[in-house]
Amino acid sequence: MVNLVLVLGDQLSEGLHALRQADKARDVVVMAEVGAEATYVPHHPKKIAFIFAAMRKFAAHLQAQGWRVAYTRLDDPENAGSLPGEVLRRAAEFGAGTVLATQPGEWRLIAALEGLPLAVTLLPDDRFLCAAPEFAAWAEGRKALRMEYFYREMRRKTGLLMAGDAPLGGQWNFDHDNRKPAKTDLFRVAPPALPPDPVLEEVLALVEARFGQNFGQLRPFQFATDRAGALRVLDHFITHALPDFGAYQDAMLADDPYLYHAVIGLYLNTGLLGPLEVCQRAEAAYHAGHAPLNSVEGFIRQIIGWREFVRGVYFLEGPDYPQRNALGHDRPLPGFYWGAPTRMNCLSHAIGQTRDLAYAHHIQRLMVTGNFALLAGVNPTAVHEWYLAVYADAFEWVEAPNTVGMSQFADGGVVGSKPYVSSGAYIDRMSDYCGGCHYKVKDKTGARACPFNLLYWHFLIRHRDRFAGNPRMAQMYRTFDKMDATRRETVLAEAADFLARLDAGDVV
Ligand code: FAD
Ligand code: DLZ
Ligand code: SF4
Repeated sequence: MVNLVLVLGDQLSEGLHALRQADKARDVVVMAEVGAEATYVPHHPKKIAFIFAAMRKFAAHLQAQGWRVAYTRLDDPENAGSLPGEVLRRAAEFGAGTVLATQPGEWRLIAALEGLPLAVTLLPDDRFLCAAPEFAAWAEGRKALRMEYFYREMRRKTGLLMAGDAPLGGQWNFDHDNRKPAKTDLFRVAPPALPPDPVLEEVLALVEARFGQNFGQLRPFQFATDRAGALRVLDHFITHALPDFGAYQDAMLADDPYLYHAVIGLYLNTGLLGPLEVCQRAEAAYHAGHAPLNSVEGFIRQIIGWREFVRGVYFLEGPDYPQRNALGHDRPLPGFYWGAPTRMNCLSHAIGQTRDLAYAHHIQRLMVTGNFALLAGVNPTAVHEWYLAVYADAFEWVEAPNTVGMSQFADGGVVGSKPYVSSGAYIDRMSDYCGGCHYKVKDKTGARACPFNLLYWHFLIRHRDRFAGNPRMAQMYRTFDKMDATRRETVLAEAADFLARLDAGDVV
């Protein structure tokens, strides 16, 4: 009897588990562009176009390899509108009683597929280095989950940058070499822009018509949409940017959205690139003398460390994770996250770039947009839905632990041991944003005081009971307590006034 083999929009890998288990001569691959997936958050039009174009090209690739593929386009009149609906429709069409699928990266879809009135087999997604049971075994009995220790296990497991049992260079982590601010005259090469092709053009027209009103610029469209293009982007990164990746990893420049970042998250997360092949390419660049150890180690750590760690956390913590709100934050997401004006130059740049490119690098996400939302006490679920919508690389298994956990501390400390909060001084040190800002980063109080400076203290004081006992935060409380009483009152009163203006919808 024929099986359906479901391939989702982020499962575009030739070696996908469900494809390996299927019989090319008998089974039918099902792929579907559906309204439900395109609208569960208001995705950036570039993200939808990237996924649809990559899906269409992957379907054609499978067909060329001899697979029978039942592909549903968004505008197909028969389209059932959801993935479970499409599976049921195709099951009836082909007389299939069983469905083979690779486990989706989202609890919502796992539940939807398991609820189908068909025999559904969900196979583990083995495109990751650490399977969920392996992560659970590692986590078992630990008081706290810390990425650094997990990462060392992954180094040992993969043998990447190892000399026998020891890390190459005698250290596991070279982050202390990786905190340089960038100068505006640094020589940088942006990721390659790939020429549009007919498949992409057709998808762009569809997305423009159906999702053109969503937040985000569709054109010019700069992403690769197949494996060959993704490999080109990877090659370009290894050649031109990897050597400086480490040193400038945390830097931000107003006129350079990419700096030395790889811009490959979207290709890794949809399966156009594999994590191990990417790391092996970087490791080879180190052995060839092309890139220094601090850069290569830092890059590999993001992939076999952070990326695998957050996936482990997502599946360990369960379906309620994206709704957690340990700090009880309930402010609505300010309108400027969706494009309304703001006088804060750092936010205006990071969000403007997100609107144009569906991309911002890690420090912009963590220390600008995330930092502000946390300091201002924005509801973490609203923050989570924003990040899930606006970045081309955003899929819940990776986005939620980064947003709800690392950035908003809404999981109460599962991902991070302390909240990532900073005053304007950090942004000033790591970027060139402050020079062009309406606010003065050096002003701690007064009409032009940088809002991050005010809100930083407001956050710490309103959560004093929770954080004062944290050894990594005690110094911050001592600094506040040493200020004279009038200054303390002024800072908190001005922060409250700023938040009131934010709530009133004033341009802040
Ligand atoms: P580079 O800086 O060049 O790093 C290389 C690769 O390392 C990335 O492509 C990515 O696969 C991996 N990586 C780096 N940091 C992380 C991390 N913290 N977690 C997981 N993988 C990491 N990453 C996503 O892939 N999808 C998301 O939806 C996402 N949401 C985020 C939300 C917030 C609030 C924060 C703070 C971070 C988020 N990240 C997310 C992590 C990180 O910001 C992106 O992976 C990175 O910016 C992608 O750009 P790049 O490919 O140029 O990365
Ligand atoms: C994100 C996304 C979008 C926008 N559209 C589709 C789609 O039409 N069809 C599909 O199979 N997958 C899509 N995806 C990806 C799924 O939402 C993804 O599989 C889940 O987010 C799980 O990671
Ligand atoms: Fe951002 Fe404050 Fe700097 Fe303005 S002064 S860019 S608000 S950190």
